Amino acid sequence: MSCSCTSSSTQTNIQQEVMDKINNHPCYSEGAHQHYARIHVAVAPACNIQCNYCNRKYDCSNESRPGVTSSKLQPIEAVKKVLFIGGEIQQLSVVGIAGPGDALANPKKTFETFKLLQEKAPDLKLCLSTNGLRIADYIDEIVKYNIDHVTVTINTVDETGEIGSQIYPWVHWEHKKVFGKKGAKILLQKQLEGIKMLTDRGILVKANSVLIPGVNDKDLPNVAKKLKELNVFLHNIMPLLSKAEFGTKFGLEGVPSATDQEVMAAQEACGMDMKLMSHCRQCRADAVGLIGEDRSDEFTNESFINLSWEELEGKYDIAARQQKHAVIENWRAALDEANQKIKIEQASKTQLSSSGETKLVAVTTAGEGTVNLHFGNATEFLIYEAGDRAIKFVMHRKVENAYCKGPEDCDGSYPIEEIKNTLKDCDILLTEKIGACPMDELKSINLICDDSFAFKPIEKSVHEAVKKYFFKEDKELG
Ligand code: CLF
Ligand code: SF4
Repeated sequence: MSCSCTSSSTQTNIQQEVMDKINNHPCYSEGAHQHYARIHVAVAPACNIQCNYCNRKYDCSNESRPGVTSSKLQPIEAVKKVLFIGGEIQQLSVVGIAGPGDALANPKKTFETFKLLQEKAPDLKLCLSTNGLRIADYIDEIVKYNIDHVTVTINTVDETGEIGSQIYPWVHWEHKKVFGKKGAKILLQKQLEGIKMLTDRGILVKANSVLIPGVNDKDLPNVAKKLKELNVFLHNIMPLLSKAEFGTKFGLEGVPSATDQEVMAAQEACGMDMKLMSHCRQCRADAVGLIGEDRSDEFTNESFINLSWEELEGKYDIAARQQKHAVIENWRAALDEANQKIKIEQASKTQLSSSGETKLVAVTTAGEGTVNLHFGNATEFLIYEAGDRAIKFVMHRKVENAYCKGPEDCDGSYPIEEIKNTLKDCDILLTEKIGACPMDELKSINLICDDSFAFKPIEKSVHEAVKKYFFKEDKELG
């Protein structure tokens, strides 16, 4: 007979164990992503399937923006890079292998890198991203090297192979290419089998699904249901990014990118079944820094490749890193208190608002949880949905060009049309500072711009702003 005390404390332990795994992982914890950094090491060039949204000249689009290339590294070079950068950027908490091809299509390099990392940087979380075809073959290695976080891209669960065949022209299986529905069915079967093996072993699985309007959009709620059955921790719905110049099949055939509104609709349709990730930035296979920033250009191979292991181990000062992480945790605790827990994950409109009416609020930030970025410098906006009761984080939106290029690159042009298009369904913009000209421009899309929340905690500011403009509390007369 089971004892309820034991089972509830076991339950608490399990939850604590999961919390410990995600607390400082910037992708698995939305709360961590403004405070902790990740690094990707590009040691895995080959791939064993073809996706129609991928051009092999570039990085694996399952975890990256198409059209971006990363320079490849050997395992030793990769580990040297991690030690060097982990010493420089002490917020670094996770190292991932996310391409430029598929991590498990390059098992030797992938596991050699993880093995060395486990020895040299034991405080880092290890993370791997794959299309799922070969998980079953490498499950023992994944467990052996404590790879606690695995991302599997799964775009359809259609057992007929019909949808899959529109996404994957072939998969490489048992030494030959298998085309069409037959290949798609093999991939799905191996993905489901692999995900189950991972979750059965207590590995936290995140599933990525690329939203391809007209191809798999209707199937994504079925994907979410299946992921829930398989105990997947998080579901990340990523928009298809498609342009002819990416040279992908979809791009060349004119299949359009998924819009922000289509992503929001898919999130709405899938969010009943699965915990969703909304803060992914589709980063590159050699990304460095906080999610949303890319500092890879700051660290050339020359800066670390000729350093000895002794020099690198001296630079990668674990005690100093622990101190930095303790400072971050204190700051996060203070922010949580200031934000007064008014953010609810995956809340319904009625949980957010007593009337069911909600507003969208865009925020510019340079990280650390406050409204601390000048409008002119913003190339991305955090989008919140808010009502009088609570708020929720919806997504980030990127723009190609910031409004202001800075004194060195200024050519007198101020690209505002893309920003207006990106924020056209938003009601309020909170920013550290904004000039009169862009504010006037944004008025034309009925966007209220407010810089009075500069340097204040984001979540509390979003809630206060919607109350200020849209949900005014009745004041007693007299
Ligand atoms: Fe990298 Fe992926 Fe690990 Fe994160 S990214 S391997 S889980 S450490 Fe994160 Fe980048 Fe999105 Fe990936 S924001 S693309 S979800
Ligand atoms: Fe490209 Fe990644 Fe698909 Fe392989 S799994 S074809 S690298 S997107």
